[in-house]
Amino acid sequence: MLDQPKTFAPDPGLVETAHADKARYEEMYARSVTDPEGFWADEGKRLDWIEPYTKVKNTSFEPGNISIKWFEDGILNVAANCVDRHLATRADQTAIIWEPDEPDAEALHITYRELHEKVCRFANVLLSQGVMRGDRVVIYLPMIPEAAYAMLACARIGAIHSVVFAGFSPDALANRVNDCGAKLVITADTAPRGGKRTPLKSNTDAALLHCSDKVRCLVVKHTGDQTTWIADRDVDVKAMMEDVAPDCPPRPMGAEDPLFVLYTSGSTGKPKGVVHTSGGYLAYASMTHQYTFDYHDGDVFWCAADVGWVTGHSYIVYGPLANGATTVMFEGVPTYPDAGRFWQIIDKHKVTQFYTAPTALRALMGKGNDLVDAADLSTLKVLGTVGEPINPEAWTWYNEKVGHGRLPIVDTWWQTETGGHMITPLPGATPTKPGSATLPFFGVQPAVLEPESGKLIEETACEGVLVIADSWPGQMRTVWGDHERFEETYFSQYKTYYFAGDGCRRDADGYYWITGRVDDVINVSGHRMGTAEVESALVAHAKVAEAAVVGYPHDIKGQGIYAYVTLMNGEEPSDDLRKELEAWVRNEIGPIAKPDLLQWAPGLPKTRSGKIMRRILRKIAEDDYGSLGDTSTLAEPEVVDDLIANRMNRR
Ligand code: 6R9
Repeated sequence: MLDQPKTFAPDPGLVETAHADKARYEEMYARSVTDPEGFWADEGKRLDWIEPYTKVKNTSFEPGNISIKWFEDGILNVAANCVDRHLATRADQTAIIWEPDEPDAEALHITYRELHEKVCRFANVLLSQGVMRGDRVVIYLPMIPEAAYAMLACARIGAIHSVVFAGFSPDALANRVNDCGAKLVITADTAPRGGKRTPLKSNTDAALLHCSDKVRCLVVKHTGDQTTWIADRDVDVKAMMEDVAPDCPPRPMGAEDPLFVLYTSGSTGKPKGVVHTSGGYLAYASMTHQYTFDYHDGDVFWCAADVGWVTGHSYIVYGPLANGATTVMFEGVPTYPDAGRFWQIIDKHKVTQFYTAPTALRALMGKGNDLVDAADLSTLKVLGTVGEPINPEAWTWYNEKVGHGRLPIVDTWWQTETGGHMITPLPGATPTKPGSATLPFFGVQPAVLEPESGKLIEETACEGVLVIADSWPGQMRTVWGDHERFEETYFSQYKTYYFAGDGCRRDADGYYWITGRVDDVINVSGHRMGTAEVESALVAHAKVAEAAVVGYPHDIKGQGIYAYVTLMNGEEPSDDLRKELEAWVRNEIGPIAKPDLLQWAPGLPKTRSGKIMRRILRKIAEDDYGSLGDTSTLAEPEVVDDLIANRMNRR
């Protein structure tokens, strides 16, 4: 049994105090899947309802009738659940600790009372701009408290927010504004990050050139940097917040009314708007936040993601605030001014739970141990990771250097589509194995299918594609404006199951090991990207005839972006053109999409029917060209020899 991975049992002290020990997890899990109605009827009570629900679960994964409703006749307001209901007991407790980019600038401690007033004022500003129930509002903000105010203000008046990551380009922003038909965009003048400034307002100006001229622009003057100002369109939010009333009644909303749309990449086409609704999403975000992180009153919770991603939605804003937590919001980056910033912030704010991505850990690992060793870190109780599989080296470093060998590490597998954690250890209940997301959360029924036949694999130890057999409250409800695409993407390949797009292995203990995407989605530094998106950006350039993009293993990013580019007849490859194409992709999508390696390809390997053979391109990008497999169906086999000879990734 020498090659059995090491197992780390929960600390006995923690088992005593945790929300769930092993026996309780097993008992609750069993009930959650044998009696989901009863289980979730009880868990729904963690929220305050204006009208209680009488129906709990009404869901169908049947082909042609994919329909997901939870607590459907309940009436609630999400913002009231995250703010107002805490005023009676914790008005003076800090709700949000905001840590600015510059370590010497002052951190803000925003109490629940202050949060209430800010959200109300922000909501009144939205109302004054004609935003109504069901209207879409795009939020293109950096990591500043106004991002949380804006999200909660939308929830308060029943508007649907769509947060666009501040690293996205004007084009990407315009596409999202247009796809969801937003009435207004909320942005900031400029965004400091790692000592540099992103010109968000001028990006927004550029984006809005491609949108309806009715779209208004609310600007948070954050740095005070000079920007252009369009008199009839731009609104100074902070100034206006002073002028409106400090109170705004929360609007009663149906549990199934949309709360937000969040765009995410898929294997084909443009990013899709994942729709989450109010009651089920919030109950699920709250419950996962409480159990996965073993959250207790008085804890200081820090999720170091960005609000532009689902992790920031569920575990910076909605989950923690629904639970009355103190949540940390960090404007900067882990390496500014030095690679000790995370550890300094943990000590400064006495953080008890810390949640980050493996890519950040790998980057920091590479900077040596002096800075992490210099930190105290004794307030920490639970460590978490998310976004990609964590390699055992990074897991071990996290455990030893940050956790001092005494803390549980929760490796949480989930997706934008799932709203909250799906497969994860619970700190007091689950022995962990480095690299495994371990066991399902309450109500989640994972299954493993044979990839080709779709046959359910009954054996415990197996490998295949990961699917989920029944609905859970945090599940996405539809793709904005395209329910057919929702069915097609998640329910058509393996009927009656939700197909996540990931492969997995299940070991003899029933533990899940996520092996990565099985579709054309790549995961770069924990950011999800469709290879098709990068390809269409490249071919939009006048000199590019064709492009194929694949992922390849990257020491820090997990996966890097490898682009094969065929130029138009008569165009010559050059270093200048390479730089031009890299800049082009940055402009079309954003810096996160810039190819790491770009190879000039005289042609792409295609079948005789014209299909690009991505399997071959992946192998060459991985520098594993010795095992290309069957190339007999290629139209022009000699193309492959050229690609191998000029490959960019040589290990
Ligand atoms: C929350 C989030 C989802 C994709 C998912 C999978 C990968 C996320 C993971 C993980 C292995 C984990 N992923 N967590 N892979 N272990 N703990 O990241 O959402 O941006 O939608 O990405 O990320 O491939 O399918 P999202």
